[in-house]
Amino acid sequence: MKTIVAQATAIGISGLAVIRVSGPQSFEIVSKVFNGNKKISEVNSHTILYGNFIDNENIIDDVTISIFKSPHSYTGEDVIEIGCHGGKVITLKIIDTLICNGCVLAGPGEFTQRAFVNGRIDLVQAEAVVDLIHSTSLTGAITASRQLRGGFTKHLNKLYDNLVKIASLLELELDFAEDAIDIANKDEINNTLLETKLLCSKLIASYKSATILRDGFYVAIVGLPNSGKSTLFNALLNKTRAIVSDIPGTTRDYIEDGMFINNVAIKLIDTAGLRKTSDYVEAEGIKLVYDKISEANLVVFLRDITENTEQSLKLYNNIKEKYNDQTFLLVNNKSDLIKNSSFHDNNHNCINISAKNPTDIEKLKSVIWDIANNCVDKDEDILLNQRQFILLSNVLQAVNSAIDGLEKNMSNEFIAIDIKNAAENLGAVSGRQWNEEVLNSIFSKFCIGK
Ligand SMILES: Nc1nc2c(ncn2[C@@H]2O[C@H](COP(=O)(O)OP(=O)(O)OP(=O)(O)O)[C@@H](O)[C@H]2O)c(=O)[nH]1
Ligand SMILES: [Mg+2]
Repeated sequence: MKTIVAQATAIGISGLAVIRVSGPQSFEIVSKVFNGNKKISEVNSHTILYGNFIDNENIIDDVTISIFKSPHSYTGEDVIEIGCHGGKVITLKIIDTLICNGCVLAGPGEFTQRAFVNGRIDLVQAEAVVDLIHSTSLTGAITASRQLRGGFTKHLNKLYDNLVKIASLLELELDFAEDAIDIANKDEINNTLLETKLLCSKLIASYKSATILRDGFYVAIVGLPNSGKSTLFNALLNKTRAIVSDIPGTTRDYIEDGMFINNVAIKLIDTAGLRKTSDYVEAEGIKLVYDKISEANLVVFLRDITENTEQSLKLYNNIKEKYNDQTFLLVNNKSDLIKNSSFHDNNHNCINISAKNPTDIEKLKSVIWDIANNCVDKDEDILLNQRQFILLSNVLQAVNSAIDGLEKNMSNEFIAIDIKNAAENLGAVSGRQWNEEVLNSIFSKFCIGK
């Protein structure tokens, strides 16, 4: 096993930086380049020493080194964390010197991958590390931190063990088929399958919320040309990001930008105005609007209340009908052009704003925040990612098939295949079952040094 090194803190100008070394030769290699008040071999685990980092007797920096002896470290191996001054030059020189003395540069996520392989954390916890680092909201970070602390996997593992057990009992029963012995207790099988089904359904239902917490709440602004979408986009972002003009068809490609409303990360999208057009480029932009309508968590339909109000309402109703699972918010724009804000629409739940002035933008923000906040589950134990979502959907399908098989009194052989399939997919969630390819795809998403 090689001893790896990488900068654990962000690269760039900073007061301090941390360089992490992990592997069987950590202590031996760092001893060659550290001249401190005590020797690494003389002290207990979890000790910090102060001294000089040296390269061929040249002092490179004043450093502290934190010593973690195997197995009581992040990776489970001997680990040293070197605290040095920040900036690119010193950190690169320290890493370079360590490589010259026998370390190799760590790959993305290699420290966390080693922690997993050495049994320090499971895959669900490892994936929480990425979510914690990349969190865009406090709620997302808190959920990832809860996931990182573990506990959740115990539940998965218990179900995994039960599934493996009932699958093997069913197979065993097959061996004694001629003797007609009932080895597998049908109630136990049923209960395990139902419990697994319940957990998977609950987790799968939390996927949307997890995606919002991880990536932000996706809000698409759509409407007729010139309704003021780009003006609203800029007003919400509080900066001039999109071009505004009185020429209909100004925005063609969609434009994305991020903002926060309280603690919720919002991904805002300005889109091309919807109309029939013979202009090829504009038509391509309009096609994309429909993709955004289906991808968004909320569609803000902007209606100019001074022009084409009937046409706009017709379009709104058509889109709403076509995307009937989607959440819409009808917003009336250009209220400044109507005396005493006299525009009332009793048939729709909508709000009046002026994007240009701007007026009631805060009110709109608070409505968006309410909708976003209702979509996120703050008490979830896990921030489900796509990999886990696909695996749990496979588990659910296999479990449903096993339940169906039991009801139809199908042969144990078929039921056992479904249950084994469910167990395999469930085991892959926490990493009870894994292979090199899966690990590589998971950890390649990490940064170097984590
Ligand atoms: N009076 C008034 N004018 C507005 C308001 N919002 C936008 N406008 C004007 O309406 C015109 C169109 O605004 P845009 O924001 O470019 O409209 P859009 O919906 O993005 O238009 P397309 O990109 O062509 O689809 C501009 O002249 C804006 O200044 C408003 O609240 N009040
Ligand atoms: Mg525009």
